Amino acid sequence: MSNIGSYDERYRDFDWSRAEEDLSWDDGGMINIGYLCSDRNCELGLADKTALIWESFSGQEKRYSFNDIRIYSNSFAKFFRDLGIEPGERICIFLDKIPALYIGLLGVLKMGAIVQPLFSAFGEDALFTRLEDAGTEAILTSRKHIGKVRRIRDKLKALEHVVVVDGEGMELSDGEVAFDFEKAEAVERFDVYQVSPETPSLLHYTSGTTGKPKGALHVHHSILGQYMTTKWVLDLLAEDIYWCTADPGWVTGTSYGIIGPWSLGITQLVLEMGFIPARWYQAIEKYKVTVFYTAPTAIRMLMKEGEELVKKYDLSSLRHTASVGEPLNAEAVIWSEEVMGLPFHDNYWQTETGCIVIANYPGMKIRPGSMGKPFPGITATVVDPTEYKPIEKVGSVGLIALKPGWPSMFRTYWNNQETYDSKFKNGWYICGDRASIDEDGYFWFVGRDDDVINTAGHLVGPFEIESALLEHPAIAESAAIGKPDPVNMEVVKAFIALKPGHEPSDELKLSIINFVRKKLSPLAMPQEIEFRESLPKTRSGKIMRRLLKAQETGEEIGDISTLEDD
Ligand code: 6R9
Repeated sequence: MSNIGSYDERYRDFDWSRAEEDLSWDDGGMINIGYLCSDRNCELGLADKTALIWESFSGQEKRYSFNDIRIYSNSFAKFFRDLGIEPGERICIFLDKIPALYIGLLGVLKMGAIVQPLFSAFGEDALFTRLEDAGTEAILTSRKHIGKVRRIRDKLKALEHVVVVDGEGMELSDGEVAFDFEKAEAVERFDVYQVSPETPSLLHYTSGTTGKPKGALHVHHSILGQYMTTKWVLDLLAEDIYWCTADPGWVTGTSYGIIGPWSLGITQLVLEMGFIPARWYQAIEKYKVTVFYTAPTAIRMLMKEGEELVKKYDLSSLRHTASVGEPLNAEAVIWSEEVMGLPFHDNYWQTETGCIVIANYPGMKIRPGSMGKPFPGITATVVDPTEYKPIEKVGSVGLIALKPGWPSMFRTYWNNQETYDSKFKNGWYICGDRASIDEDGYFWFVGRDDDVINTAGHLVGPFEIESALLEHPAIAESAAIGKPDPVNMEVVKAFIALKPGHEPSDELKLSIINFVRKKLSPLAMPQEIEFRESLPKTRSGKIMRRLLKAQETGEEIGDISTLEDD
């Protein structure tokens, strides 16, 4: 049995009202995502079904039913409401992949506030920028991460509450409060906040080339997109055990690690740990994972481990595998087909799009190396970079462009309407990536159209890295670029010009690394530092990252007429 149907028919006949019907949207149903992912499943008879299988770092296993998720998310919702947090205010979740993250997120949505999930590995500068921009009122965190919050708290005017999930017995200061959802009073009934489709739900920060990270604001309507794409692209069925390896600090971890599967009443697995090849294979075998959604870097790392390791495990439960976040090279698709018996289905989307927009639809012939075709309900093309008109010539490279209007599209960038508006040209939303389309409508990714670094499927803004470096007393100028890497796609390389009186040395490199370690996430940490006398700049004084990157990769340097000096 399968959900998928034929791609061509689905694409031709599709209408988003179909998702509304499936989610009982039109008969006075509640459209709050928190409710749809928990209470509704219980009303549909799934109260006792396992919603979450969680495995801790140490291998300890815990299971939560949909009824547990319903009650515990009520507890979170009541707790936040009692703290005095109003609908529309921002609550940040700054936790590792532990149950409180998943259940707390639904709780925030149930009481009408906006969830701001942030990657727990962020350093204090990265955290500060995002909390300050969002004017965040409360943060849900743990002992492990509270130090970072404490160090920046004085500077955050709006931040009134710091909630510590394992804070019992800790010495807490003013505004800090312990809340353990499993020990709190069980809240059987909670008056879920009535939202409209346009009520804000999630605020996900993403990196751009210039300026601070941008908060992509989503609304409760987005669940229609996540529901439909989870059903058809990930092909989830009632009996599946689904595993999405993404951290909910990033959009894949919320759209497909919380909302998608739970809107369908699916059992999902979460591992607290990051990537450890043997443990990953072991988890698939142990929990009989049927559908697996991960990132190309992880797949390439599995490839590197070799076939011997795969063969030690029984992966026969798997029936469908998919990948997102960066280009999935053809070799990886072919390898997985040979070794695991299943090809990875690449798909493409962004924080801004909220759901998958281009996919290798199950049942459709995969062209290894291609991202597939537009999802039903999505109109996608490539446009030229001057007039933003669709390029008719098959195989020509252009900018990926989408017709606005699907439900899970972001509604604005927080505090930054201007940048939001600049993403729309000639009636299209411009994704900022380049691709070509072949004669059968398959999309082939070419590259990003900006300087954002994609390392292991995570976007890192060069500006944030450069700003952190510039705070070091010896540094006069800095530039960060993505250096091609066979496994991570790109790693961060920093170019540095020193202030007078400082000389390049290994000690200085070490001092710089130690200096920025606290400020940035491990992903954003430069893997390589190169000292230069000065950095190439445009006439207006902007550092030319593209030139540095071209030099690094040995590419044609192109037009350098705007360079200030050589
Ligand atoms: C979901 C997610 C979005 C950017 C996107 C593009 C890159 C995503 C891709 C891909 C090639 C794919 N990207 N999927 N590149 N092939 N299948 O990753 O969101 O973190 O916002 O990143 O990632 O550059 O614009 P986000």
